[in-house]
Amino acid sequence: MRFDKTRNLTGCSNLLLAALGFACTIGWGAFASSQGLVAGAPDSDMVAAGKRPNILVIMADDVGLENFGCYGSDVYQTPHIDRLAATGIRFDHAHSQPICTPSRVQIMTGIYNNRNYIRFGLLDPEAITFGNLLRDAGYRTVVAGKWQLEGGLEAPARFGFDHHCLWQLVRRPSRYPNPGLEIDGRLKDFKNGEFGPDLVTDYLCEFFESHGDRDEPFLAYYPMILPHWPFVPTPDHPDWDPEMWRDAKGEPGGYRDQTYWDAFVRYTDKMVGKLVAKLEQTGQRENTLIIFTGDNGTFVNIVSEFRGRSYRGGKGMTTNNGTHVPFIASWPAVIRPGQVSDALVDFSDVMPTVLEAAEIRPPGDLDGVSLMPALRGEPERREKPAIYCWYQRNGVRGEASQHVRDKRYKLYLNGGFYDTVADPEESEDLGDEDLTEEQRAALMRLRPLLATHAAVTERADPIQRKKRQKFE
Ligand SMILES: [Ca+2]
Repeated sequence: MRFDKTRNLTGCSNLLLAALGFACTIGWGAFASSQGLVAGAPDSDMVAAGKRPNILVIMADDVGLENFGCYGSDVYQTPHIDRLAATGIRFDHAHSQPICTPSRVQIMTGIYNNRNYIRFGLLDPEAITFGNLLRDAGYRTVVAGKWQLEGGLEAPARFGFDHHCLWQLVRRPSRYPNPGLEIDGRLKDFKNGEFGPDLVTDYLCEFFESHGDRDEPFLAYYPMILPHWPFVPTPDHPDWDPEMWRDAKGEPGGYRDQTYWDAFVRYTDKMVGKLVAKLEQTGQRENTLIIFTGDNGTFVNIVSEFRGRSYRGGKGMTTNNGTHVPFIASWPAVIRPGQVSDALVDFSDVMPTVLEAAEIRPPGDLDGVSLMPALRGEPERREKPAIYCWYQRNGVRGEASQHVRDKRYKLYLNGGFYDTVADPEESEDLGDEDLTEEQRAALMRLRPLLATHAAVTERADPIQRKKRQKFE
């Protein structure tokens, strides 16, 4: 048995956070009444009894919403993820950052990239993540999947995770056939036809199995390996080759065309289904909040028919195709099945949502707004008038693109103003003259919001510039 069934006490980050004055956990009743958050108690015995939920955050790699049946794809089959939406809530206006690291940094910290992004492939060693705060509040924590945030073998523990099974923690071998992983501090190379996504998913399933009916809840963070390129045959595809890359030292290149994309989407869905089935089988599904999303739009070589048009992946771009991702939450004890929300969501919202679900008072400097009111069916209690995005792949201050957007209109700091419904490619700047009444009203709403964020960015620039110099 890989996992210890005894309680794992983690003292060092408790001390660290206490010193920083960040972590402050209080009883749910006190927190809820101080926030005015609970209008009606959830009807589940488990929740009424005060047992905090397990939390599973799944973030697939490079996959926009056009790949999912529950968002309207009739090209790809995603029955397990569709079922997750049917048993919970589907958000139709959720946006990631345009690429991996910015999204990873934002989802783990609840802070916009203007204040915490250093450069590609790095999480600020001083960052406080949901792993840190939940572990210190008594959660048992695990991270599995793709890391790509540096920090060495100690990084998962530093960022709050008791257990880990990761690809690209300290090296970059194959991620798919015959992969190399770091598992709880040890480098392990697989040479017998194993498939990376199976290994990390099985590790999580084993974690769920080991958790059983322990008193403390768990946080499982699963930044998936799939479906990022190289697009190779999966074990379910007739072209699967168990010897592929068996002796490769590093991850081979190539495989960036569409041939195996459909197989990749199916396998992504299959992995999610496997986790949900394990939670059901072990009796933990009812009081587990599952969030499923994608870290950025689909890779640019992939073109799919979607809602009556040809939809090209927009990874790396700030347009809809680069940021419009699936976002689904399912928690049978609390979320009524079959809901659809038109709330604006970005990745800074995940941290406050997870903290509120775990009954942890959020640090005062988060940018996100908890989705719990939407999850409880009280959407009117959540206010988020616009999403903000700071994006520069390498973290070069002063060269970043900044914009705010609502569900339809988008305003960039350089003045570009777009109707993302009529013009998703952002080919025509509406300018600020000859606008319709609706467009002008949107522009007037967005301008002060953007100015507020831009002022925060200006204050953060010297701090972040100094941090970045250390990692150039
Ligand atoms: Ca990605």
